[in-house]
Order: sequence, then structure tokens, then C-alpha cells
Amino acid sequence: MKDSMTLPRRHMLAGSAAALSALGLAGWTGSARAQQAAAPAAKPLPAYAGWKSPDALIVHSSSTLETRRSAFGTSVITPSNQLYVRNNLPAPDAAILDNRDAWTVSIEGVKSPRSLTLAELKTLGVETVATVLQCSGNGRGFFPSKPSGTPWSVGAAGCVVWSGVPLRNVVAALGGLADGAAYLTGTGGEKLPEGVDPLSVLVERSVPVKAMDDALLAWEMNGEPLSLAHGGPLRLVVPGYQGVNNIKYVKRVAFTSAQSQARIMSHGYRMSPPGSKASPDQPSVWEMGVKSWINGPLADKGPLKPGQVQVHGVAFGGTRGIKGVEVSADGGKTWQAAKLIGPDLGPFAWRQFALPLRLEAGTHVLASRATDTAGNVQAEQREENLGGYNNASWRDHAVTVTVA
Ligand SMILES: Nc1nc2c(c(=O)[nH]1)N[C@H]1C(S)=C(S)[C@@H](COP(=O)(O)O)O[C@H]1N2
Ligand SMILES: [Mo]
Repeated sequence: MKDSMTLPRRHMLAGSAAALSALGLAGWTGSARAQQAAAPAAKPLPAYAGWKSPDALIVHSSSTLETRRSAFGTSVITPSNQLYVRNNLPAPDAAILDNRDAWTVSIEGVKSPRSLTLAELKTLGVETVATVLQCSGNGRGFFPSKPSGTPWSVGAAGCVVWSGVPLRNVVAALGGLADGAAYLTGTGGEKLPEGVDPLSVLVERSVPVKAMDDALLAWEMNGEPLSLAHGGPLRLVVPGYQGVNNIKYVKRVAFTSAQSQARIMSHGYRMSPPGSKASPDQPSVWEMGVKSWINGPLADKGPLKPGQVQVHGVAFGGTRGIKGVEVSADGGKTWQAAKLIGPDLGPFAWRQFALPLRLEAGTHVLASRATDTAGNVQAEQREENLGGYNNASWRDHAVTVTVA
């Protein structure tokens, strides 16, 4: 349910737990987490994502859907109906899509701040960019410390194509940045539950202002008008940054001198050392690190036959793109260079890789290790942290296959 945000009771107003629970947000409190753990699997898709492919997805909860590892296939783009979903608040009413062009976003921290409609944004420029959208908690399920939050494996990620207006065009049209802009702050347009401190639930994130250069206000994903599940009618896309910074139903974009005071920024999504408390002085989950994993062959349908297989998977380097990927069939003792396959959709997209291998009878641990264009090599070990964020460990992401 929640990704990391501990919501201490001292920050909640009287009656707020009941208010959250009435809204289906009880996952933010301890009791519902326990319920979730006790509940069996096989949940139906929530209505707002009812158009998705149930076979491709693991439904953790109505606000957390994960792509199955076996569903990633070998095409570079993740089909929209297989893409993961993660909502920190209930998705807004679908009525916000009734008149997309009338959606307004307020642009602040520029020389001439004002609200713009989506129709107006569409006149300011258009670009298309492929990005990896990944929840910072992807891979949390591999943490032995079992951090609270969804135990995602590899499927809280996908590679999708966005179309929209470059944010820098919008800023230029409004006279440029105001003095003192240090952060790009985006605010989600969800209706907030009543009876709770708005800052405790508001989805508002700040990233360093340099992210503006690549950012997009996007209204299309994978060639279609942006769905409600993925933030329609308008989303702030921050290429190379962890999913939480890509604000859905964006209502406000502000260039600010300080980071947002919302709890999801100040205490949520921080790289808090194990045993510590989340605090604003710890690093936030911003740029993604270099990461890869194998999507096939998998032995989830039983042992493989001896002979040749194509080991394949995906690799990405946050804002830096991928230089190469190595594959090991012996749990990381020896490595061989894999081939990058398929089109290169730019530094923010993932690359597919493949390596033909002969596998004899026995048990094999298949691992992949990526290197980004700056020469950073994917780490062997995860960085332990309270929330289970930023897991890029190649060892954690290895797959064991039996050949018989
Ligand atoms: N407005 C809003 N934006 C949001 C969120 C949210 O709850 N509300 N969740 C964030 C998180 S934690 C992630 S991982 C991504 C998920 O994007 P997706 O649901 O399109 O896959 O959206 C981010 N943007
Ligand atoms: Mo996330």
C-alpha cells in the first residue's frame, strides 16, 4: 500500500485514521498493512485500470499493480495494458478526462506566473521521449529486512513513450525562471481526504531545477491520450528520475527555492539508513542508477530442456543511457558481453540485451550487470535502507533456472 511514508500519529488530526479508512487509504496505518499481509493473492483489477491485461499483472492492491517478469517480452516498449500502476492516493474521478483541453496547470516561480490550459500548452511545442518509468521501491521484495511497502520484484517499471511540451518552452514563454529557483516542484491534482493535514497526504515532489532541461508536460503515452491510471490528462515527466517524481494529474509546476514541505517529500522516499528515522537531510530518491535484469529464460513453468537459450533482459542508466551489459551463467563468477538489441530510443529508455548460451543439465544462476555511458557499473549489492528503495543489485536480480 504505502511506499515508505510512515505517517506518525502525531502528524494526524483526530479522527483522521477513520477518514483515511473511509477513503480506502487505511494502508497508511498499521492495521490495514497487517490485513494486506494476511489476504490471499488473486485480486481483481481496480475499475480505473480495468482495461489492463490481468494475465500480465500481479495485483498487490487496488493502488499497486506489478508487471509480471515473464510478461516483459523482448520488445523495447512496454504495452500500456501491461504497465505497472502505483497510486499514493485514490485515482481522481474519470470525469477529469471529459474535457482534456480544459485542464489547467498553474506555473509558478517564473517571471510571469499564470495558469495555462492543456489547449494552450499544445501550442507551445511538442516533443516525444522514451523513458523508463520505475517506482523507487522496485526490487524492494529482495530486501531481507522486509521494509514496509509493496514487495515489488522487477515489475514496478516499464519503458514508455511520452508526447508533450518541453517544460523549458513553457518557462521561456512565461519570461524565464524567477530568481532563486533551485527546485522544480510538481503537485498532483488528487482530491485530498478531509480531516487530515493536507501536507501528510499531498503528492508533491521537488527535484533539482536542472531536471527542467529534459522534463515534459505530457498528454500522450504510447501513442494514446494519457489514461487516468497513468496521470491523464496531464503528467509531469522527469526523464531519468524515479517514478514518484513523475507527477500524475499535474495541477501545479513551481520553481521554488526550497523543497516541498509535503511529507512525501520531507520524510517519504528518503534513503534512510537502517535503524534510523526518515528525515529531510537524507538523500531523496531522484536520479535512477544503472540497473538491469534478466526477463528470460525463466523456469517458472518448470525445468528447461538442455541446449541453446537466448538470455535476454533490459538495462537502463537513469539519465546516462547504457554502454553495455554482461551476462553470467554461474552466479557472477564469470561474465560475457551480451549484445544490445532493438532500437536505441535515447538515454532515458531501456535497452534490450540478449546472449545465446548453451545450458547443460543442472542448476544455473543467470545474472546481468550493466554499465552506463559514464562507466558506472551496476552494483553487486543493494544499498540497505529503511524504505527498500533504489535496489539495483545484480545479485538480487539474478534468476535461477533448472535444466533437465
Ligand atoms: N499525482 C500523483 N502522481 C504520482 C503518484 C501519485 O500517487 N499521485 N505516484 C507516484 C509513484 S510513487 C510512482 S512509482 C509513479 C507510478 O506511475 P504509474 O502509476 O503511471 O505507473 O507515479 C508517481 N506519480
Ligand atoms: Mo513509486
